[in-house]
Amino acid sequence: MSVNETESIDIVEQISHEFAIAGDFIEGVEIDSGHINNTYVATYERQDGKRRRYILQRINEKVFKDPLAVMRNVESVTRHINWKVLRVKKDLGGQTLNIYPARGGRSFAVGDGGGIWRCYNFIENCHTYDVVENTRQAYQAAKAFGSFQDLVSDMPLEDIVDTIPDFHNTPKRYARLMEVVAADPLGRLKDVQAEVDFIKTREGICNKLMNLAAAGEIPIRVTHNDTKLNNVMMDSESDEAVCVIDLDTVMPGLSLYDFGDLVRTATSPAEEDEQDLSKVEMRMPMFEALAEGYIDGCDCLNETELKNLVTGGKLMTLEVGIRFLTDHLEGDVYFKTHRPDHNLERSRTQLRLVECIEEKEEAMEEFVKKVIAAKN
Ligand code: ADP
Ligand code: GN1
Ligand code: MG
Repeated sequence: MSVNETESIDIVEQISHEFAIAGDFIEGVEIDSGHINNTYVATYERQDGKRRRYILQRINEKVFKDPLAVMRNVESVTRHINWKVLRVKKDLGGQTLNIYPARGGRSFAVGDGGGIWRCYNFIENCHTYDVVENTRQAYQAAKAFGSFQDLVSDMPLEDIVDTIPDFHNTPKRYARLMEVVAADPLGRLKDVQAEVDFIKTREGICNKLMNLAAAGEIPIRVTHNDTKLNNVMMDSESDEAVCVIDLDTVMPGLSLYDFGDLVRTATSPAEEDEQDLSKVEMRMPMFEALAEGYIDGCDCLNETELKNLVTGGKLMTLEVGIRFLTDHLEGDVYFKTHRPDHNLERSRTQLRLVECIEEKEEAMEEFVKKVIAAKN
């Protein structure tokens, strides 16, 4: 199955019967906001006429080469969070992610044509945002991911499998782009030389966080690794963050990449694939709300982590810009796309945002200094 293909609803109905769901299948609807998995909402009706919704997801095996290891990670993390929310009450509003058991007591089912599927409870009365509209939303999203970091901070690292080695190894992402640039398999390089040059002038910063980690100045933690804004469900009425989702990439990592992906996805008023680059912006009030929210949610950050929050934002944005450009040059084999040049457009917004961050870097650093001073 190619990266852009999805299943027919009949197949979704068929697979839903593999899980411990009570009642009759009413309908299945695709959700296409994520770039990786195939995600569907299935509605079931119980004998008493009440309807319930469930999330059915087929794991993208091109991205996750060992989907069963992904499921073991997701099981460990959801169990740990449910335990901790109960025992230590770091409540995010009442709903947590739970895996429904499948036939044979497994946490997954195997589709007819292959493929690993899992079923989650549908987080009700919530929605996700692709763009932040106000500082309250920014604060809430960041606090949720900060709390997530805090909740998993006492999970043993060795319980979590590194399912995509070097996922946030920015120097390796850079090196891979240079390999693809050299090979130029589809002849697309001629149209992206400016983007490649932009990235080349920033090679020197790619290893900044990895060097700090290698020197032991920032710890390797269990991290989420995909903290984009639409991976947190927000209450539809109050805009309070309710539940962090998309746990597939929970792996050993750096908190600064988690904070950084929030800067990437929640400071600009432009969509990730906006074609009018003049709309891309690093909004200072949103950055401030993100820093405050993340720090309020997470007590465990050390001084060096706090001092490098801005670097996290810049590097994560650059890294994702590199990844989109690599995929464009390779022929769109990784991220789902919905139109020609989609990955190129996504890459351009990321690189423009890197520039916007650089323009405001001093002010951002000043703000972080004030937050650190107030903490001490
Ligand atoms: P991907 O890895 O493809 O991004 P996600 O797990 O993020 O997959 O799911 C894609 C989208 O589906 C999310 O952005 C969210 O809108 C919706 N979604 C996922 N899980 C749930 C859930 N448990 N309850 C409600 N909506 C969900
Ligand atoms: C993917 O799965 P999703 O859409 O939440 C990607 C992230 C990228 C992001 C860019 C497993 O996230 O790493 O930052 O797209 N997930 C994976 O929008 O590669
Ligand atoms: Mg997602």
